[in-house]
Amino acid sequence: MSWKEVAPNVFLLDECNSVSQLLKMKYRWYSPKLSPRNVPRFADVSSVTESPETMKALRDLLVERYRAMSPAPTHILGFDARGFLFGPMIAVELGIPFVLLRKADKNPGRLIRSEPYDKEYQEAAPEVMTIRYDSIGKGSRVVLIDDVLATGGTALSGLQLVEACGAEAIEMVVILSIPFLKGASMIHSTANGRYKAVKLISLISEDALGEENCGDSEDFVGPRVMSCSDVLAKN
Ligand code: HSX
Ligand code: ADE
Repeated sequence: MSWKEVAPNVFLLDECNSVSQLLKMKYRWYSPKLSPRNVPRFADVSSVTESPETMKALRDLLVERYRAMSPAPTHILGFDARGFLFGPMIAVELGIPFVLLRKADKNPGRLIRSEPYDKEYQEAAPEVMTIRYDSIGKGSRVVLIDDVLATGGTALSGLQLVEACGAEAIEMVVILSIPFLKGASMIHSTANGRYKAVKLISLISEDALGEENCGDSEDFVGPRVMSCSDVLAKN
């Protein structure tokens, strides 16, 4: 069995699986002094996207999982913005649509919006997710995808949208879950367990990453972001 059920309907890819091992090798996190947000360890999705070997391996793993599913998923839904990096390559292989869940003011057409939600790090105002109202509907069986499950606020917004469309969420898959933030139990216990049947699966736990995954450069003295002209003047 490649997947361990770590809590009811919460699954983690077995650490012996080659995809888990590749992610453990490649994933980088940054400390607050080198991160865009003030979180203890900011997981850098580009350390995954910049490894074609890892991207191909995780794509193949998920394509195989959804090909074997009966009844099969009808749509892949990706979260703005990092879910867009992984969803299309899986949907294309399965020959099913990839639907964009977008933050407010980004989606055209007639929309449904989620309740406002917070994330591990607070934005200027609580975020709102949207879906085009006719993109999925009754009879759609969807898989949702994102890079990180932290507090679960983002994932929950997607589940609300799927429900409002009259569709069924089969599962939510993320590359990395952050167990200490308890996103999975928040999602499963919200609204008297309304979403408890949705499987939450992750390819690697943040607990598996160590100091060797830290991307901080030891000799960093700042500033973190330089202008093009500053760099040109320095060289
Ligand atoms: C980041 O925070 C990631 O790409 C996810 O979309 C989200 C996860 O945080 P949380 O909502 O689980 O706290 O934007
Ligand atoms: N989204 C929410 N928490 C995050 C973290 N620690 N790293 C990257 N993305 C995140």
